[in-house]
Amino acid sequence: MVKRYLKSAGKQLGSKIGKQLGKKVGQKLIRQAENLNLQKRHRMGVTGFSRAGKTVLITQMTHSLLRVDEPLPEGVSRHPLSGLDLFDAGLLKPARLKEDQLARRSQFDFFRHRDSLMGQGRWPEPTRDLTWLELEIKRPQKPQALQQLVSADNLQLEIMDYPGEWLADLALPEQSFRQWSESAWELAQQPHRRKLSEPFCQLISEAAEQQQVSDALERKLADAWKDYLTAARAEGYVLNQPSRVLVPGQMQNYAMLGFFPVPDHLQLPKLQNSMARLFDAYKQEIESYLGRHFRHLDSQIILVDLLTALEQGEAALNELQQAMQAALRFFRYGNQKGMFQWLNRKIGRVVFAATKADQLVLSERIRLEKLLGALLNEIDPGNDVRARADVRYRAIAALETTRSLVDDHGQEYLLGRETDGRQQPYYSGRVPEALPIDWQTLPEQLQLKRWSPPVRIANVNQLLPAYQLGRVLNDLLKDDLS
Ligand SMILES: Nc1nc2c(ncn2[C@@H]2O[C@H](COP(=O)(O)OP(=O)(O)OP(=O)(O)O)[C@@H](O)[C@H]2O)c(=O)[nH]1
Ligand SMILES: [Mg+2]
Repeated sequence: MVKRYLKSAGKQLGSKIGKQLGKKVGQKLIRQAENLNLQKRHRMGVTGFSRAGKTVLITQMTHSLLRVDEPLPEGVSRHPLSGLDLFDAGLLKPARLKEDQLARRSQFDFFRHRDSLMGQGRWPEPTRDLTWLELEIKRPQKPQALQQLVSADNLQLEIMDYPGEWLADLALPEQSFRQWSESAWELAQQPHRRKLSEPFCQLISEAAEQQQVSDALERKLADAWKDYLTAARAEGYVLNQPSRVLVPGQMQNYAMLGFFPVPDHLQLPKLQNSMARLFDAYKQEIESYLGRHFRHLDSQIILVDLLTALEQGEAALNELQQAMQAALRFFRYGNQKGMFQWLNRKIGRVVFAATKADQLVLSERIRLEKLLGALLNEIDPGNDVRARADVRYRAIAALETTRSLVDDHGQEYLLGRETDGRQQPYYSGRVPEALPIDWQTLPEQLQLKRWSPPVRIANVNQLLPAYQLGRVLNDLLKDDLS
């Protein structure tokens, strides 16, 4: 009763002051009123390039939180949420999946992903657009009467899923067209990309010789740039800009997507000007759209598919590193506590997670974690993120597809379902634990296998194992779940 009164009083106050101070501040006040009065909101950013494992992680996390009381299936010894303090203390109640009753934003298709993963043992399709998910998690009761009065009963956890390609564009707002043009051209000339960009480079060099570019040729150049980006993505390279050419989402057929680099040495000033106009319009769109959604986070999990990058080789890993460094500059980190926290939300807790660690036996997962730590030193050399937020790094498997076992001779091996359905012991080899990597010997040392999600009883309610998922949730949510 008292709580209900506080809630409505808080909202009324927020909206009254809000009207006076303008809509934006008003919304923040309402939000704060909600926080004060018993609805704690937490927006968790799941950040990761394409195929890093975002959709699988969100699905598995949601499923485990909804089905927390489900008995563990045979052969699974650890609950996917173990490591989350509230769960380990036996205090975690099943969460509630909240419907967006006003249908204001596109919903994360949880049930489809769950049916695919948990029911059919199939991985989800690549994500094509931004979607939202909201979960309500019961917080533990505070013993003191006064604290009970002012602390929120529930945590409203908000998560977004989106195509990982889009992260590459976070580096654009800080650049001018000229800067971008030079760096995109330079990247296209690097040995690992030269062959892929050849048709585009040839076409634009011919245009430069003739010193004129018709509308038709401009369209041809835009298509050639798109073909180049598509080919680069197929090779596993991530620095593909503008990414909306690859996955447009709501921007299907936007003319502003038709830009490509025109470096100074080509001496095509007219073309440069017209491309700069498109670039600036796109940059603004990215800044306002992604800025609106990505800038106001409370915590962040950064998924890094380090194992695939190791398989793809030095160029892919370098590019991943470079792209992550640029993307991280877009986010706002800072451990803000107290009154003004709500005025300027910042990311206070970050977990860097090397995903798909279930492709390795247990002892190798520790080495993978060390390698991730070394990579973090390269990505955040000046401790820019680490000085401002509480940063952890972990090797994880959102969905553990293998079991790590030891044979009679003490040799570790993996057992899981291979893509052709076979199950036989497999040893994936050694992962380097430090940088720099010896790229000559790596292919002999490490041979990864793709695994399918387990299909045990085709029961969509079954819990599936995870590696370190509970720990990660604890790292990110512990302030709000205690
Ligand atoms: N072994 C293993 N493979 C995983 C795991 N998570 C993801 N994968 C693999 O990685 C692929 C991509 O996972 P997604 O969750 O779809 O990746 P995403 O980050 O959502 O990718 P986009 O939607 O393209 O941005 C899956 O199809 C699986 O093959 C995991 O925990 N273990
Ligand atoms: Mg996805």
